[in-house]
Amino acid sequence: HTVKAIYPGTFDPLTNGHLDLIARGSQIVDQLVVAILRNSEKSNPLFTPDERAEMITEATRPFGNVSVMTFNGLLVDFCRAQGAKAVLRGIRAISDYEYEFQMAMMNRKLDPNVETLFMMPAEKYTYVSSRLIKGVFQLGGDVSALVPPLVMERLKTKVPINSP
Ligand code: COD
Repeated sequence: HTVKAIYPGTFDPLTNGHLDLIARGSQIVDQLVVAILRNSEKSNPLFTPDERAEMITEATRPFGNVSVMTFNGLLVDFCRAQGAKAVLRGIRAISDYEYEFQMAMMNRKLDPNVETLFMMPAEKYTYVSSRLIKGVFQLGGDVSALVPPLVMERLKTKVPINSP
């Protein structure tokens, strides 16, 4: 049988860490859907869900089995609607574990048929997060090695650089 997995997140914006996980996931499952949460509880997003979707679509073009969608509401409901049995999540460090464990267990409680799969990124991306990318870029730091080219371009249009 074929395995379809959902890789859900906020992706504000996509980083090379996310992309590394997408590359790894796409080699393991038959179909991978990157799913952007529309009504994120994370406050003040920098990019709109549609802007995030455009950047992810561009960055994942080389992968034949990856698609991009946005969703609202419960992740398990979205999985069911998509016919996906698995959720892909990334673990960067022990600090990710507690939050990921709670979400995986809650999702299992909500729908025992949805299985959460964890993968680790390349070591060089273990410290990369969307939050740090935005913060460092805003202060004039060079993040070009840590995000896809289109994300770099879009950051420049969004964030005024605070020069010292
Ligand atoms: N390397 C590898 N993986 C990474 C990296 C990196 N450098 N950076 C991030 N990741 C991983 C994260 O660990 C995560 O697995 C994924 O990439 C996405 O990251 P984020 O930060 O964009 O995503 P989150 O954590 O904001 O996503 C939260 C959800 C949207 C999945 C969650 O809030 C959700 O499911 N909401 C819907 C409502 C719902 O169902 N709630 C109940 C859930 S229990």
